[in-house]
Amino acid sequence: MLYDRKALTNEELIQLYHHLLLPRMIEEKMLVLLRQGKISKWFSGIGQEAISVGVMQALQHDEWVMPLHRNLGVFTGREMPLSKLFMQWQGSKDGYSKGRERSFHFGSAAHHICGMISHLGPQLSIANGAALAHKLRKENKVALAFTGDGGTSEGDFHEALNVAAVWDLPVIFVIENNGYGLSTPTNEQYRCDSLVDKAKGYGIEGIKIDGNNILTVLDTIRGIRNYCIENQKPYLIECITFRMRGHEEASGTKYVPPHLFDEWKKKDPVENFEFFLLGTGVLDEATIAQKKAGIKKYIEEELAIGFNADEIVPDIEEEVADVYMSPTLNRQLLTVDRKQSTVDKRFIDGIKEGLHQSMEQHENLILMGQDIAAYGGAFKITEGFVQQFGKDRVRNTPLCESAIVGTCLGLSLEGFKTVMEMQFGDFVTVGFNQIINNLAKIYYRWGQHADVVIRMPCGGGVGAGPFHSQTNEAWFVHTPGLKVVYPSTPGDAKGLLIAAINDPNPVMFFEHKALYRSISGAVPEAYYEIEIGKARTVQHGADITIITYGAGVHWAMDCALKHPDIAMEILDLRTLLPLDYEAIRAAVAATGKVLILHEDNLTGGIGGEISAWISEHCFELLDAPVIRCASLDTPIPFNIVLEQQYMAKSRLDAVVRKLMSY
Ligand SMILES: Cc1ncc(C[n+]2csc(CCOP(=O)(O)OP(=O)(O)O)c2C)c(N)n1
Repeated sequence: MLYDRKALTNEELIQLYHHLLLPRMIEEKMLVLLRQGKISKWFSGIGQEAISVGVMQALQHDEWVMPLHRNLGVFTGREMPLSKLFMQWQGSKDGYSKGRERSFHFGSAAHHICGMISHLGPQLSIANGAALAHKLRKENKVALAFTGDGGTSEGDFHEALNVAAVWDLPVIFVIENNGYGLSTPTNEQYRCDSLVDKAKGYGIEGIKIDGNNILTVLDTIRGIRNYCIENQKPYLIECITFRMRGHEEASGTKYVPPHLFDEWKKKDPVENFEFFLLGTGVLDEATIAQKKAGIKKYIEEELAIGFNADEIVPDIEEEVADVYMSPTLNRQLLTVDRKQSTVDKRFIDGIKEGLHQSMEQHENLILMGQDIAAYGGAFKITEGFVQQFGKDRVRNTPLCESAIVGTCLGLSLEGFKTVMEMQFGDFVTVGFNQIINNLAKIYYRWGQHADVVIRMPCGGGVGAGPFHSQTNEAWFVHTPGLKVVYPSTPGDAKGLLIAAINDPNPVMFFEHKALYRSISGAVPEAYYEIEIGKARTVQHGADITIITYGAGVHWAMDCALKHPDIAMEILDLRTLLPLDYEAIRAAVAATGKVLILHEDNLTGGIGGEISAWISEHCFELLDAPVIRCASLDTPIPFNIVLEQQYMAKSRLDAVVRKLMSY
């Protein structure tokens, strides 16, 4: 292997050798421990170390790195205490994830390392967000994300590179091409000659290098880092390497032709570098032996600390409490006198005002969405925003929902807030993984919050067919770590949106499109919050209780007007996660006859959950079975007559009568 030391001093070369040796020796020790049954499996990076190590030595300590499952060198490169790393791998409480995450699936904000989720590709666009933060603040920094050759086949790879290219982000994408994705060889993974050829397709620069040569990796990444900062552009690097062990320890390597191991053994990144250092006289055999003995001792000492860590004592309260970051409640915003100085506004204008005032309040708030800048968004909610707040903060996005959610998360790592507008809530499916697995779980997994609001224009009644009409809140209510808000009045929409933006946790904010321009109400002019998790009694009544939210509130009110002989207690939930159980109990107690109404289809809808809770906790208060009125268990049809039949609203009167006659 040819090494070009360029201007590196002997001292720097020796340091580099140390960094290269450390992950190798840790893994060799882990192999022994695995055979002794003392640790659980992990994904070996033996043979690929030069990439992680070279990358880490080329970056500044406060530049974000998004590693994957084979990147031990990333963690050792930031000099994380080894004992704590061992505790992490042991699943100890004092590791980096309180025993909640496996092997390398964790991060540490203090070390600017963002933990991966198993799905691989989502890491890439988080780097975009961190890079965007640097760009917006005009900092001379990059962010860097890793992917394997297998990961490049994921849509997330395409989306991340595309967004980075279109937005000129200083981000480095590193492909570790080690020949296999589990057992799949590269010729079954992609058709281009080299993965780096893909750079051209995104309009960015790329280079393919020998990933086993530590000096090549270091020098290339240093150069590319400068390029990205100076030119404010992304860069793709394909590092050619080989995985010397199985996909994970215990899975074997039967599918790899043995001659490949022989060939790549000759290219071993550690042994070759050692040979080079010996040949150039930078190190001699004795010093190398001494160095290895020193590292061995260090590993043994740290391992002893790691193995002595206390056993986890499961504590339900702590587990549940760690799902959400505690918001710092601003009492003043909650107690603003909302009766004073109100203006009658449409639902859409309440949302617009909440967003607008939030943009004025938070300089670090960024809006993202398709066509939200000059065009003003599909529903014109952000009309005029780009003129006032500028293109940096009101960002038109390419059609890359997954990458944009990831970018929002990356911005959050750097202290920004984001509101992303899904053009239609239906399109959330293509950003689903980032929401469900990254935004929702990150705080519980390693203590990093995701300060992101996703606006979800939703709902039917406008003859828009199956993909522009869904109200899919139930998908998210099932996911711990998210908050789900669903206002029904203009005043609530404003106050709840402001609260969602101030909340450090990820919030799914549902806005019923049919309410946008059809309803109006008093909207306080002040900047105020409606507390997330607090329901509202719309009206009191003694005959039956309707528990609902969103458009359902208006259906219930219309129904009450139509039936003046029935005294209806109506509860507007306003937030679906967390639910306001106290208010639900009080609403049940008011009548003993409960109807849960929602536009979402029946099976698996939130109505089932609330109904179950009522029968478990309020059984004695009931005078009738809890009844649900929901939409049909079909997709939402386009034809207006079919749609009316689909809608829960068309059955509400009948269900009310049924409950009354019980
Ligand atoms: C979305 C998704 N599909 C499948 C898997 C299962 N899986 C884990 S790693 C892996 C192979 C990844 O190959 P590559 O990206 O080349 O990285 P390598 O493991 O070779 O470092 C697969 C298929 C996964 N984790 N996520």
